[in-house]
Amino acid sequence: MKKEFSDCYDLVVYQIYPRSFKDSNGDGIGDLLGVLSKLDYIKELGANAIWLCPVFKSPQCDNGYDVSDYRDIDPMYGTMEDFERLLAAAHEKGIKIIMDFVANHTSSEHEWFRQARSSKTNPYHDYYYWADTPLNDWRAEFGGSAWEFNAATNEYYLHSFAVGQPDVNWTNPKVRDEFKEIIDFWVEKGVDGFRCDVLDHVSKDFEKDLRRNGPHLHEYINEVFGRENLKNIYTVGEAETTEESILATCGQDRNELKSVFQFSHLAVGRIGRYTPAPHRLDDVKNILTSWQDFTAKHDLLYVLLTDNHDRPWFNSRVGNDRELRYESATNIATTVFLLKGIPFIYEGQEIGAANSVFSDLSAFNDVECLGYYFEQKGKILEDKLLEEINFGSRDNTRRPFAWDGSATHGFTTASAPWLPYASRSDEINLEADLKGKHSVWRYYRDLFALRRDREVLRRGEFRQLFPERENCFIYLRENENEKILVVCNFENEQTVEGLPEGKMLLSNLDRLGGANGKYAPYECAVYEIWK
Ligand code: ISL
Ligand code: CA
Repeated sequence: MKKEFSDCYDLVVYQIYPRSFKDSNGDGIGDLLGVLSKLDYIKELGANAIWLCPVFKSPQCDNGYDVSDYRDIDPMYGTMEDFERLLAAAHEKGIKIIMDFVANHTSSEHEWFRQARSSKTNPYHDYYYWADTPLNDWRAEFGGSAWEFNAATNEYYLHSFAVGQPDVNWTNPKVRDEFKEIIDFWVEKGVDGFRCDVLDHVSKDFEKDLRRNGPHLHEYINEVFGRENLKNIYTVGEAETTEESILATCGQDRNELKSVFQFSHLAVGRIGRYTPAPHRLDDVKNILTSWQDFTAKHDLLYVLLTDNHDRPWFNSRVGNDRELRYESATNIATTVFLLKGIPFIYEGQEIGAANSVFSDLSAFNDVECLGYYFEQKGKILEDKLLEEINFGSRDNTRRPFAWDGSATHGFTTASAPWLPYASRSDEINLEADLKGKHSVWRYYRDLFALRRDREVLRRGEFRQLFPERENCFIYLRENENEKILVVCNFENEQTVEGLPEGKMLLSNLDRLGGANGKYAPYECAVYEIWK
C-alpha cells in the first residue's frame, strides 16, 4: 500500500533552539513561554510546524541532548504546564509541534544510569554498554576515548558523545520498551512528530567495528516507530544518508520513518569541521539535483535545509555574508526551498544571520568545539586554533536571536544572555532587516507564501534546465496544471538565454526584465510559465 505522505508535503518546519530564541522571565535563557510569545511571528513567516530542540530535564552538558528525565520539562525552560500551554496555542494557530527524540544516550544523571553504574547486578545495569577494559579505540565525538571508567563496578562504559552521555543498549528489549513508552507519553499529550537524534547509532556492531548502522538498526526502528499508533506522526531521522540507507529507512516498502535528513550539501566549503575549503554554489546545486532525482525515482520524502544548531551559518560558509549578504541569503533560500521536499528553516537564517568572530574562549559554550580546543591546545598556534573554532563552532548558530538593535537585542531583559550575542548583532537583527529596502525576512515570507499558494511548488515534479551551465541553477517545478521556472544566478554576473518567458512571481532584486537577460551576482527570480 502506497505510503500516505500527502500532508507531509504541506509542512514548513521552523527549528527552535529554545535556549536562544526568546527569554520570557529575564534570566538570560530562552524558554517555552518565550516561544509561546513568538508563535504569530513563526506563523507570519509561513511555518506551520516547530521542531523544538530538547527541553527535557537535563544537566545541560550538551545543552539538553543529555536527558535526565524524558517525561518532564527542565525548569530552565519552564514547567510541563508551560509546555502544554505552548502545545495548545500552537495547535490553535495551526502549528504542529515536533519534539526532539534523543534515544542513543541518556544523561549520566538519568535514574537508569545512576542505578546501572551502582552495581553489576543492578536491574538497570544492562541498559548501557559495559566492558572490563575498553573494547576498542573508539573516540568520543566530543574528544577523548569513548570509554569512561566507572569505579563502583570497576568497568568502562561507552559514550559516543560526551562523558555525561552514556550510550543506551538497544539490544536490551527493556530499553526499546522504555523508549516506546516515552514516545507514547508525548503522543498522548498531542505532539505531532519526532526528530530522532543520531538514530543510526542505536545499533552498533563491536565485532565489525561499527559505531552505527549495526545489523539490527531497521528492526529496532520498525519495532519502535512502525507501530499503528504512530501512523499519523511525522518522523525525521538524523541518520546515515547513503542512498541505500535512506531507502532502507524511508522506502515505500518500509515501515520505519517518514523521512531522514540528508546533509551532504552542507559539507561544501569545509574539510572536517574546522577547516575552510574552496567552494562554489554549483557544488551545492549538483548534490541537491542528484537527491531530487533519487527521491523522485523512489517516491521518497526529502528534507530541504541549509542550517541547523550543529553547523555554522551556511550563507557565511558558501555564500557571501558581507557586501552581498541579502542577495546571497535569498538566492540560497530560493535555490533550496523551491525544490521538492519539506523545508526546515533554522531560527535566524530568515534574517540573514552570519558567523561570529570572538578572540576569547569564554565566548564559546559548545562541548564539541571546546573538546576540540583542549585536544589541540599546544599542538597548533593559539591564533590558528581560535580561528578554527570561530570557523567551525556550533556556537555560531546558537547565539541568542537578535530581535532588535537594542543592547539586549529584544532577546532578554537580563543584562547578559547565557551566550554572548553574535558579534554582528548590531548590524544583523530582525528590526534592522525589516527597515531595509531589501529584507531577507520579507523575502522568506514571500517565498513560503508562494509555496503555500502554489500546489506545484509542494507536490510538482522537479526538472533541471541547462544542467551543463555553470554558476547558476535553473529548474522547473511542474504538474498537469502549472509550470513554474526558478532561475538562480550564483556568484558571478552572467547573461542567461534560451529560457521560456512567463509572469514573474518573485525576485530578490526587483528584476525588470523577463527570465532571459543579464543577472547580477546572486540575483534570482521565479516565473509562472503557464497555469
Ligand atoms: O554536527 C555534526 C556534523 O556537522 C555531527 O557530528 C553531530 O554531532 C551529529 O550529527 C550528532 O548531532 C546530534 O547529536 C549530538 C548533539 O550534540 C547534536 O546537537 C545533535 O544534533 C549528541 O546528542
Ligand atoms: Ca528564561
